[in-house]
Parts: sequence; structure tokens; C-alpha cells
Amino acid sequence: MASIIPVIDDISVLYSEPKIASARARWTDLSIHFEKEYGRMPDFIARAPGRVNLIGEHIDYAGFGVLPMAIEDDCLIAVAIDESKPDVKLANLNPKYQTLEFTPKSRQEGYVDINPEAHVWSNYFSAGYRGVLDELHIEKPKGMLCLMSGTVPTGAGLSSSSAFVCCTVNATVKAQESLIEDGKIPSAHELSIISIRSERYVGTMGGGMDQACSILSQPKSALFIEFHPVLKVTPVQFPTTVPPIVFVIANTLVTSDKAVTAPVRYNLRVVETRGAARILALALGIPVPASGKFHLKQVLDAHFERIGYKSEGKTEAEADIEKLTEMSHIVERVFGTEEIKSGVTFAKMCELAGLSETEFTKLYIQQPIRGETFHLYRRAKHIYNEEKRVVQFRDICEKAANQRDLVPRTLFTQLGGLMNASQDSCQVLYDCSCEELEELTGLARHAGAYGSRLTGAGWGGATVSLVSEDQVPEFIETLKREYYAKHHPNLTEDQLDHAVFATAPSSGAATFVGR
Ligand code: NG1
Ligand code: MG
Repeated sequence: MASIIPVIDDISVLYSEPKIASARARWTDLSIHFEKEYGRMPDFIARAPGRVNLIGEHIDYAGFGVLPMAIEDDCLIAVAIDESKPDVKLANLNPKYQTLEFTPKSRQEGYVDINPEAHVWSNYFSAGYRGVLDELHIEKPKGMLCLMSGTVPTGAGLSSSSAFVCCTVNATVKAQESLIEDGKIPSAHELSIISIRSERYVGTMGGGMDQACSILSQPKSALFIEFHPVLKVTPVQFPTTVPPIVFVIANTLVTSDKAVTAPVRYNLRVVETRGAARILALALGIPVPASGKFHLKQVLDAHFERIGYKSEGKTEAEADIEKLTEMSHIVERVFGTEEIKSGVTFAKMCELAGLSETEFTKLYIQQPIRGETFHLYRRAKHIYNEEKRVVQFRDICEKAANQRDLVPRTLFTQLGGLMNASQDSCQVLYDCSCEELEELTGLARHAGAYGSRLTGAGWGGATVSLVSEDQVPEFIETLKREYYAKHHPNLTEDQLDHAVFATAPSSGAATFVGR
């Protein structure tokens, strides 16, 4: 069913009990500052949350399902519509960010300049703004006076960037809704697709997990997100146990700014997995379309269709697990030679893919990358195994939901074990961990977490740990003592509380219209 972004008149639906008082203060502060800045009250406030990915890392852009949940930290944009002129002004409640002001250009000129090399905060706004106007064919937009407030830590793998893009998309649609052709307001589902496309203007070749999660999450649930053949979301509830499951986020405080490091990290990984998919398809005799677009999930689907796989008598999860296990064996067979296992040059990868370097670049590299060695074996192996863990994680949660004699510790150990295995794979096969992530996930397990792993793109940023609720206070104290006091002794109490905290699943994007 097509749903639109919910319009709310009470923010208490967005936050858990312990967070509601500070959230109210922040929303009020935003309106007060808005009035100071623009001499009037906002017409509405758009909201979009960050997310924590529980399991399924670096597999969305390979077409595989992931399991994140929205967090309470979010991005808010207060907006007043200016009917008199099309100009846009965007200020930030935090004065360290420079105000953006522009008069939109024509649709053909892309409305607003975005220089991905410049790495300015307002690029994410420009990206969402351009994406909406372009997709909705708006030629003469209304003016927008905006003030933004964000609490998702940046460079922490908690998707501050997508929260900002999604919030902008939400705000822009709301501000321009009377100009939309035939009054066809896009559904929330469509807005998440617009947000996914929009964020690519900023220069990363991202999957779509963050934007789908930020817009489509539902209260009290994680979100299973599938991308292929179409975007599909299914809320996943955690089994009600006594004591309950809690996810604790702990930031290494090593910032990993994906926009800056993309050519040598994130985008490089995307390209490695695209090369791997093409080469695997060739090895399996699967035709690749002329567009070249073919990810590792499509290789799996095409392979099992070709061999006439029958899932008789198996549940969907059992069949998926069987297929993923088989793909992992195929990766061994095709990429298991010493030469490929230790990484190949760009020239060699192109040769294996049956393409010239120019052809390969044209098909698969839309953003600049820099790399000497391309790891086809390790990346493909991680992706198929990681998806298997996602399927198992979800299956365990769903089965446990109907189980009467559930033993919480057994459940926590199973789920935590999958998270630990995911972390190992990110470290060993995907090379997206770092020393501090290793240290912090190690400390977390010592301090009582059943599982602990990096979340988001990695190379720094935050960890997520599965902890039994009765152990949370002690767990957090231990991390404060053993990680933060050691590496960041000068943090204030408030900074510490933002570095390590228990999180509850929040709901997705919303628009607040005052009473
Ligand atoms: P972060 O680093 O949290 O923005 C990125 C991608 C995701 C996904 C993860 C890795 C974007 C906007 N986000 O997340 O799509 O690929 O890395 O699992 O590109
Ligand atoms: Mg991001």
C-alpha cells in the first residue's frame, strides 16, 4: 500500500520516554531561532532519522537485503514557504556551518550547483532539493527559508548524510506540493527512491539502505530492506524477552567521512564487487546485459534459475541459505587461485571481465576511484556470507516471535554470534574495519555484549552491540572506563553520553505541522 510521509502534531510519537524532554527543548529552540533568523514562524518542520545497521554490511549495493533500524537521533529542517520569490536560504542551528543561499537555476541546469569535491555540509541539502524538483518536474519552485538541526553524529556510520538528504527531500516535497503535476504527491516509498538517487549527486555510489530506513521505518521495529528486483521493506520485531534485547551504540570517535575517502574506500569496494559479479557471471555462462548492470544478487538469481533449482519442502530462509552457501563455494572455485586470492591489478580484472579498461571504466566507474589491487575473492565471499547471516538473523527473530519456551540468553547468543561473525568478515575479507573498531568491539564482548560489530561503511565510526537490558548500565560504564577514559579523557559528560548510548528503534520520516 502506498503511504505518504506521516503528518504529525505531537512529537512524542517519535522519541522514547527518556529522550522526550530533551527532544521537546530542541524542537522549541529550533522554532525560536527560526523566528530570530527569518522574522516569522516556520510553516512546518520536516524530520528524518539516522539509522544503525544491525547486520548486512556493504551488501546493499550488491542487491542484497539488509537489516537496519532507525535511531532517535535525527535531522530536523524547519521551513517557511516564500511565495514571493524562488530563493532558498538554509542556515544551521549550529553556527559552525556556513549558511547556503541561492536563486534556483532552470531544471536543465540542475537548479543548484553541487561540487562533490568541495565536501561542504550543504551539498546534502542541494542534492535532495535538486532530486525532488527534477523528479517531480517542477520548473518554478517556491522559495524556501530553512533552518536545520542535526543530532546524528557525522562520520560515525549512523547515516547523518542520509538523514539530511531524506529530511531535505521530505521538506522540499512538502514546500512544493501545490506545484506537483495533477496533485500526485509521491508515496513514502517513492520518496525513499528519490532520496537514494539524490544522494549520489554528492559523489558516493551508495546502495539504498540508509534512505529506505530513514523514510520507511516503523515504530518499535527494525526494517528488513530488499532491493532486488524492487525496493521492498518488511518490519522485523524483536522477540519480547525478559530481560529485553537492547542495542548499544558506541562511537570509536574516529571519523570516517565517506564523501572524502570514497575513491580509495567505499567507491572502490563498489567497483570491486561489480567486477566480481561480471566475472562470476561469465564463469557460470550467464549472459550480462549490454548495460553491464548486473550485481552479485542477480548472478545468484540467474544461476539458480539456469540450473532449475527447486526449493520443495524448504522454507524461504532455508532455500536462501542453501543458495548462498552454494554461491560461496562457487566463489572458491572461480576466484580461489593464489593469483586472484591475493588481489589483481585493474588491467587483470578487466581482462577477466572480458573488457578493455576503457569499456570497464565506462560501464562500472561513475565516480573516481584510486586503487592498485582489486580483491574479487574476498569481496564476493564476504557478500554472499554476510547475506546468509542477514537471512539467519531475521529468521531467528521471526521464529522467536512465536516461541513460547524462549530462553533469552540462547536467543542473544545466536544473534550476537552472527554479529560477531559479521565483524570478523568486515575485518578479514572486506577490509573496512580499523584498529579502534577492533578494540571497541573486543572490549564490548568482554564487557558482556553477546555480539558487537561495526555499523555503516566502517573504517572508523560507530559500533553496535547486542546487550541484555539488565546489563546495559554496567556495560556502558565499562566502555567509558576502558575505551573513552583511555583514548578521549577530556570528553564532557554530555559528549560521552553522545558517544555511547542505548538506542531504541525510532519511526521513520515525518512532518510536523503545528497546531
Ligand atoms: P554510511 O557510511 O553509514 O553512510 C554506507 C552507504 C550504505 C551502505 C553502507 C555499508 C550511502 C549513503 N550509505 O553507509 O548504502 O552501503 O555504507 O553497509 O552511501
Ligand atoms: Mg552516509
